[in-house]
Amino acid sequence: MSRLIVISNRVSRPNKSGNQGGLAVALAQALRESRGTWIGWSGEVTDTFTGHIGFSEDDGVKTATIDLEEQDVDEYYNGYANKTLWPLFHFRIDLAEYARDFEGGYNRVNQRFADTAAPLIEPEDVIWVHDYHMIPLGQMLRDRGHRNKMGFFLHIPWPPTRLLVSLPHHNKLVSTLFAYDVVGFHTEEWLESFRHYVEREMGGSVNGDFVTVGDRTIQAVACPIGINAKEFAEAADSEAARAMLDQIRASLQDRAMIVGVDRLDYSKGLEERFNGYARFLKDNPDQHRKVLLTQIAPPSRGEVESYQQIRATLDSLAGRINGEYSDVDWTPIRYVNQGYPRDKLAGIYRSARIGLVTPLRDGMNLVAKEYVAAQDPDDPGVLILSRFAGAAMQLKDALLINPYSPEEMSDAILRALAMPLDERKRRWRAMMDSVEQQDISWWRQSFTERLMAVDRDTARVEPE
Ligand code: ADQ
Repeated sequence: MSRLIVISNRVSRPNKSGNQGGLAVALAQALRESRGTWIGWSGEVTDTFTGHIGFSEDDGVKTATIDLEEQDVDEYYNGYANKTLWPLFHFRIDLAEYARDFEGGYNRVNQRFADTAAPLIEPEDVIWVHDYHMIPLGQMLRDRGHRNKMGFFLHIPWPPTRLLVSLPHHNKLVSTLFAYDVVGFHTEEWLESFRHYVEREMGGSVNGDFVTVGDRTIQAVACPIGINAKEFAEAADSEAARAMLDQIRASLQDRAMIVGVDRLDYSKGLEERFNGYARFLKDNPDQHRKVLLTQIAPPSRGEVESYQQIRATLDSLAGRINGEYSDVDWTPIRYVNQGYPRDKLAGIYRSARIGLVTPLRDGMNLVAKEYVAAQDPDDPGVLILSRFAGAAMQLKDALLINPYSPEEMSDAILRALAMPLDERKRRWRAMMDSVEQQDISWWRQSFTERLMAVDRDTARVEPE
């Protein structure tokens, strides 16, 4: 078995608390099995960049990390990654900032990662690079002479061509993807947008999974990420989850709870969710006091202004809705800005009659899958899901809505609250089958098997 090298912005070290996301666990397992290494930023910031590599090994997973300097974090992480690419790739060109410094910093830091990885790579290693922080890294490794099998996975949407062309030097950035052998997206929609760009803007051609530009042919595939469904279902039955469930139920006094769980990010449609819920309260006075929304939203990327703004907007919106509708013994929104360990989170999902997942755009959205996996099979809740989340391609038995429409959201909430047990069970079973079948191991294996099967000597030749 070839050794796997994973490269991503942040390295997630295994911990015993079980608080890691499914992605970290799945990658850690693959690294452990192949005795591979995970390379990335330590999360630490130093005065000046030294290039010093910190090696460590936790629970059988080897990591190699570098510290970045403040300018790197400003230009590469907060800048090009989170002020330029993130909003643009989530269809928010109104929020995207284009600055030469950002682009320069992004390329500089990617060179730093390439310098870090280069001496650690053996000829037979298989390299898997993750996400929008690291698009040009593969090309930089090729420039250093590495002929390894190399794959790239994008965890966020791929934007339509008409939006992507607003990015200065978009062609240069996209062409670096052709250094990889396999490029993966969550859904057919993102894949199609990528192909469209390649055909329109690069004069490339598509033949099944194979995409060719000039003399370079790569495989571009849709490979939807999943969760560790079994483990999540077990977590929902754990002692900590049950304690959480009891605590919440006691506080609900027979009211139905709607739950939202998201990083505090404008792409998650939180403002639209609050407005949709307010619309539901306005349209359905008879439902007042019978229902409440618990929104859990730990802050993220607080150094970026658009994130400060969305936080302020939500603070005031939650306050306004609660001010308008609360009574002395009922508050319609519980707005919580903290994170929870995974077993408690599973208990929170299980205690909710409705999971409300309304991103405006989302590469996949794992919360939707976690909500499904955490349900009680004998009395499952209802998932209301945005059509614009990658997860909607698989979870077709959710109540699919347009998150921009408060009326649709309001109608869906009413429908979910009234849904008979038979229908809830039928919909849940169909969704759970998909969550169980295309779980995190399936995702990891599908991608790595395809990558391992690449023949680098013939990779340049377009297949029949
Ligand atoms: P994210 O944008 O972070 O991921 P998502 O897929 O929903 O979005 O994953 C969030 C994770 O954080 C979930 O596992 C969730 O349980 C956890 N989380 C959120 N709030 C939490 C809280 N308060 N306490 C504890 N845990 C919390 C990006 C892309 C997604 C894509 C993933 C994986 O934006 O579209 O699904 O990567 O590819």
